[in-house]
Amino acid sequence: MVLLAACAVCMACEEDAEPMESVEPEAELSETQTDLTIAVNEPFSLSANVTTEGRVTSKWYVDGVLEAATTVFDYKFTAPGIYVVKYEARTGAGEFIRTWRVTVTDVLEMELSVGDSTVVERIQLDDMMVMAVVISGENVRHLWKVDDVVVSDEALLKFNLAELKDYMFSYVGENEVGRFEKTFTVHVLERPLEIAFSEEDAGLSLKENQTLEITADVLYGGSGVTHEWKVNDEVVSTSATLNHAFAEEGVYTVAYKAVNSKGESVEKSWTVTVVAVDITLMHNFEAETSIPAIYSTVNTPGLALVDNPLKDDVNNSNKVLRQQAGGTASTSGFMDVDVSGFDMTQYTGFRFKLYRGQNAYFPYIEVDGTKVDPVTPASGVDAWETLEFRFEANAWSKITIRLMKTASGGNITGGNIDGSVPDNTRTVYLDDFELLP
Ligand SMILES: [Ca+2]
Repeated sequence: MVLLAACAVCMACEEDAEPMESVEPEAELSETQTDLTIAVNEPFSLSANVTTEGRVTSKWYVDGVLEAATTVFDYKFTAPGIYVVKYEARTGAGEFIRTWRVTVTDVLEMELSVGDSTVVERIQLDDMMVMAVVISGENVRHLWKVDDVVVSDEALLKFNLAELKDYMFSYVGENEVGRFEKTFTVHVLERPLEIAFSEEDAGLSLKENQTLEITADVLYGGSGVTHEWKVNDEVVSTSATLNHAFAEEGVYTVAYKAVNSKGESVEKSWTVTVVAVDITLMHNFEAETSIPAIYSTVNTPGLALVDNPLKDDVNNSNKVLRQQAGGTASTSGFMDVDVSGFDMTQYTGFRFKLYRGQNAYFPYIEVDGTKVDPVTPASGVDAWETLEFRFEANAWSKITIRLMKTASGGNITGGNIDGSVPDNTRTVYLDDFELLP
């Protein structure tokens, strides 16, 4: 404390030690106009050329606050308004003072975070983030457009680049004193090759004769893409979808490879285990004493176990199933086969023997409500024939057989069918129901 006090006294002494012969200061100022106008953030400079010899102190004040103690005053007004700038020169003999009234006007000065670029590149699906930066200016209204559509009125724009194309971005910032405009192109680059597969599991299990279908869905980077599917090193398809039936049991390797025009590639492989499944005879009715409960109809008289009305090369067995739809009302003569007791995920086929006499009936089946035509339509001869149907293996629970359909798919009624049939007995015979792998 004592030391500080001594020092203060010492400095005071030095002031007092100014030569008594000092004269009042004089200076020439770089600016003689006293009313000045300048834009905010513009460099502002004044200087004083002190013409008095000897020791002179120069000080610059802005609104009474000391800002510099040199003869040159470089300054920047960061906010609009009216300021008083004062220059003060002192000697021991007196002071020299000049003041200016400085009007600082607002300006709009802006830039975008993308700088002066007219083209910027981004990857498809990325968000384009651009900030409109206000360097100087107040109450700026922002307006962003992408391809002439207004997308934001905020300073920060976030826009997802969904499409593979050039987007035209434009920005306008405005306030009371100015307007800032800028446009630029965002060139969207293709993403790397990316593929989704309908079958992601690498280990697959199939039944004999079952068809394997795998689809390669190109998500991105598909320009000039080529597909190649191999089964045990042999090319079997060059389309996006593999559709391949495995006729024999065994273990197979399915390999896929895609290459696009940029040379990017995607590969994936699957191990497919194909197991044999035997044909399952559901019923041949030879040993049945009553109709198995899985067969049903609402027609009357409906189903009955009867002797084979026509033994021939296709069916010379003794007992068969008969379906009769009495009356003359419209009917499909349908019967339901409840297959819920079978593992229908093992089977892709269903067949039975049909004898329809001379009736012009063209049966089809419905697998859980979906129509399936026979592989070969009923031939129309007055003999036994085998009808086979194919479908995807699934957990089917019911097969409906529409036995008495006309050639055009309609139900039959009474009387002759299609005008060319010698009889319409509304009766058919069935035998040997089988499920096929
Ligand atoms: Ca039989």
